[in-house]
Parts: sequence; C-alpha cells; structure tokens
Amino acid sequence: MAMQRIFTPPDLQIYNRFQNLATVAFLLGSLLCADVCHGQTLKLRFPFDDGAGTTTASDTSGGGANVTLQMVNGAGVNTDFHGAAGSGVASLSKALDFTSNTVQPGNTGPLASAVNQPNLGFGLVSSFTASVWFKPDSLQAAQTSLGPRIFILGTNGVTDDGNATLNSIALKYQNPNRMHFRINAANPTVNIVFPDSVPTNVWLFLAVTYDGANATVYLGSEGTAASVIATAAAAAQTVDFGTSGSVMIGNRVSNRQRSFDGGIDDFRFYTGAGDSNFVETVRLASAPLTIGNLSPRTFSSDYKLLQPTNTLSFTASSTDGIEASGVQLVLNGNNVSSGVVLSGSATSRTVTYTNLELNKIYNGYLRVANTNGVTGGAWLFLIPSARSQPSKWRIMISPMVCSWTTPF
Ligand SMILES: [Ca+2]
Ligand SMILES: [Ca+2]
Repeated sequence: MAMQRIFTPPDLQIYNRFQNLATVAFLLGSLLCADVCHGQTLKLRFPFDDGAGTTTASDTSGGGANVTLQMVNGAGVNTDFHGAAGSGVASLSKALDFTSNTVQPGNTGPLASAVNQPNLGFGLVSSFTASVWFKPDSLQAAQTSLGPRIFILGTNGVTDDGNATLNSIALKYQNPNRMHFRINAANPTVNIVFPDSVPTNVWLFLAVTYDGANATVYLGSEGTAASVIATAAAAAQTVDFGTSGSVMIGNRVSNRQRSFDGGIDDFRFYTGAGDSNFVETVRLASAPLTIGNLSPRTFSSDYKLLQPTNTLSFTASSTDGIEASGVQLVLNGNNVSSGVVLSGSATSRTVTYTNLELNKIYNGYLRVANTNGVTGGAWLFLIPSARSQPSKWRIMISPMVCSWTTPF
C-alpha cells in the first residue's frame, strides 16, 4: 500500500507552530514554577473507604497515583484491616483499623504497604506536603528505639525510615510525647514535641510541609484548626523516587516490628510545599467543623488564671452551616442549651452563655452538629481558681476537641 500523504493547509501549519510555541512556553513556565511557586499537586492519597478485602486502593479522583496497598497481620498473612463504617475521621468514612494491636509500640504487628510500584516513581522531589490522620489506641511506652511508624514513603528499596538507600520521608513515634519526621537519613529532620503525651482515642491531623529550606509540622484535630507544632531548618533536601517507589502505612516493611496501635485515615502526599491555609484546607476536607476561641481560656501548661467572669463562650464554624438546634451545652447534668445566645452567621456562630455562677464547680460538655450531622465538642471542667483568688475561673477541656458519634 502506498504511503498516504497528509495534506496540511498553510493556516493550520501556522496554528500548529503557534501551538508548539505555546506548549514550550507552558512547559518552561511549569519548570520555573516548580522552583519558585511551590504549587501543590496531589500525588498520592489513601482514604481507606473501599469495601471489604485484604487490599485497599488509592483515590485517583484528585489526580493521585493508582496504587493498591496489601494489608497483612504481624505474621505476614493477608488480613482485612478495613475499619467499620463510621470509623474514620469525623465518623464520615472508614479508617485503616489497626486497633487490634494491644500496645505502643506494637512490636510485630500489622502493615499496609506497596513496594516497587512504577506509579510511585515521582522522580526528583524537592518540596512537598505530606499529611495523615491517626488515632492512637494506646499510649506509647517510654522507649526510644521502638517507635511505631505512621508512614514511610520512598524510592524502591526503602524498607524503613532513614533507610540506607535514602530518598525517603517518614513519620514515627519516638517516645510518649515525641514524634520524629525524617527526610532521608536525618534523625530527625524535625523533632515534634507534644505538650503532653501524644493523645489517645482522638483523631490527630498531622501535616508536614517542606519548601527546600525548612520543614514545618502542623497539628490539628477534628475540631481544632491545624497550627504549627514544630519547625526545623533542613537545607536542600531532595527525595529522588526515580521510576519506582514504595509506601508503608502503620509499620515498616523490613520486618513488621514497628507496628502502630490505632486507626489511620486519609494519607496524602503532594509535591509542593503548602502554606498554613493549604494545610487547613486539607484538614477541613476530612473534618468540616471547627470549634475554637473557648473562653474562659483553656487550662494550659502555664497555669495562668483567668479574670472573673460569668460568661462561657466559644465559636463554631462549618462551611456546611450549623443549625441553632445543633448547639448543645450541658453543665452539671442540666441541659442549659436554651440559655445560650447565638450570634454570627450559620457558617460561623459565636455561642455565649452568661449564667455561670462564681465559686461553683462545673462538669459538662459542649457539642455542636452541622447540617450534615458532623459533630464536635469538648468536655468541660470549670473550677474556681486558687483559694486566694476565689472569684476567678479557669477552664479545663479534653486534650483535644473531639468528635462523638450520635447519639452522644
Ligand atoms: Ca477514610
Ligand atoms: Ca488496641
């Protein structure tokens, strides 16, 4: 058969040249932007929301890589570790459920991993954002060499954090009140010190951004916005995934002896370092309800006393809107919700209660629900301050504002 000549009209030739130039300009812009703009591109996300089975797939709807994790128990036997419906963050989805582990560190225990995956061949990464939700089921024991691994992501051949092959990032426990984030061999890149032991039985949101010079760690929860808990200089780190990579969730693949006791949800990895607004957007994607500005001020480590007041107040925000009937305040067993005053808009309400009696001890809780049924709140324990200042208040709330399933 004779070759068929493809005729291209002159106008189309000019158009094609223009298109080629535009493509080159776009690619140059992208290359420049990769160095300067640090735009975030989702590369990997595991929501753990799929059906029963011993594997769990990544979510590719946002552009992330298609990767399937194999779930195994401590003996390496394929096991279904999907959590029950509602086990995930804000009770909205499923989590990876490693709560069958008994202690922290769990020693030999479960793992979800995928190794030597061409779809994890992200090439050279010089700035990134990694985030994860985890809900410890037990306190970490006071040991410094058996820290459970929350996640490890690296090039093919990486089997643990700080692996000799380098080119990895990892988040792990270090001791009861410390976690380590590592880029390559640094031990650690960032030392993450919690105000007290890492809380248990609450969902914690932890995100790390790296911009080529500094690593910044954010901590949030279901009801509290992400804020910086640690930062460290780490000049010119690069992670070269090459053409194939590996990911480990809740343990290391080398011998499964650094297991985690608890739930893990919505692991994400982006290229490009996000700012605080970006990190908070990622958190809100899983927990679209925030409670803050509690007054009297939270009982804090400095034991600062408060000014006398008869007023308890807080703010509740949710882009989905908060119905007035969704605000509940219970003190000393009495539902005093009818005595609260709401101001602001449905998406950002200020809740005020002005009937606190001085020199009276209160136990109770506040609870807020948005229009989608997502609930959040806090335990309250209000006591008169020091005997010398009996008219002042301090407030003690649960370590982290937490979410409850309904009915409460
Ligand atoms: Ca989930
Ligand atoms: Ca457990």
